[in-house]
Amino acid sequence: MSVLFTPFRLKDVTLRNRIAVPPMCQYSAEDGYVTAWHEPHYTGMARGGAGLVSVEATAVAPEGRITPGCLGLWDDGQAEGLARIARAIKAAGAVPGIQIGHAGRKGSANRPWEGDDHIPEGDPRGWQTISPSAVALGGPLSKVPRAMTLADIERVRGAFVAAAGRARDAGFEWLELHFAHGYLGQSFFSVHANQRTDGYGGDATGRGRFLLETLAAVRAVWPENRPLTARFGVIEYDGRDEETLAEAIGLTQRMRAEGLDLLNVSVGFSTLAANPPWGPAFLAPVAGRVRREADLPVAAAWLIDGPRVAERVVAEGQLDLVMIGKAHLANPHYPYELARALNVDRPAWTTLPAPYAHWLASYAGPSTGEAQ
Ligand code: 8OZ
Repeated sequence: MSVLFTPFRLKDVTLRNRIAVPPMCQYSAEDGYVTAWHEPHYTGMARGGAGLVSVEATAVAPEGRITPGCLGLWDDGQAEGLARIARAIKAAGAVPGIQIGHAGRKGSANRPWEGDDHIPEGDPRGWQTISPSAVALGGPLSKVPRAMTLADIERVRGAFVAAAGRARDAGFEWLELHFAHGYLGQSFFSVHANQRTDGYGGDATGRGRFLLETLAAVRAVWPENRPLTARFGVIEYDGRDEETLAEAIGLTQRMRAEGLDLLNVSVGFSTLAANPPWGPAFLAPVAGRVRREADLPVAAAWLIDGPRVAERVVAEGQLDLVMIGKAHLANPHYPYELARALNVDRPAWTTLPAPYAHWLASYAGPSTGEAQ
């Protein structure tokens, strides 16, 4: 019996299995608006069987985009295309999710295939980035951000709230706040990025304040019966991991008290001097510890895309949900491949027309071994 294919309920939302498509940037938006690319992209993965399909990182303000191709939700008009996507995901049997965020000092960048570096100073495609302190990440992202004033902090918090309200009205049932990966939320928490001497810096309480206040403000507009989650880098792999983890778990507990329903556990990526132990499911034990110590459901991504490893991390109680990204890009019907490998016959969760589901269940994937 596979636990990966058991439903997962959080608040009034039930996922048909423990497989989630994490937010994955498509860099195909125009001025933050959905284009012809997005709806078939997300609909395909929802038809493919995942329990949750999350829309990519969607910026709460224009300067909060990572690249000029990122989606936005700072304008009412932008919600229309996203509402169509939410409806399509739901019609295919998956729960429609969305991640909202602000890129902070990693914004104003070229798309990965155009360099993955900052757009040069003076180029009209770029913009002034902001961050807790005027400290650049370095390497290809060396543009120095402007240190945020208290008015900036208030404005960006308000932008998160407004975007969450638009996501709510657009029909999304699962909201993830992007507090990870070196973007704005993570930068407030990070000792590498935050050198503030006011109430938004200093000790773990100060560095966590922006995240906690933003979460609490969003919770006030996000319906009580829909899951509010955050993606948060609880570890940097920078040599001070125990200290970071202890601080991050403390903040997670405070976020839980403010209404956080699940944590998508990730890496901070706030310093180039980090050395993550890349390997199958390397984050799962870390996520398991957060799950235990913060007493909160958790998800995680990063190299968990093989049937046996995905099944194991759920069965062992390390993760409630497995986030599987790139395998879904390669094959939007990847859950059928997992089902076949785990001998889950006749997937009860299929919403595909019977003949299609029949052939897919008998064909999908060679199921001869792990993806890695
Ligand atoms: C991987 C590649 C490009 C963007 C993130 C938005 O780290 C991203 C991202 C990840 O959350």
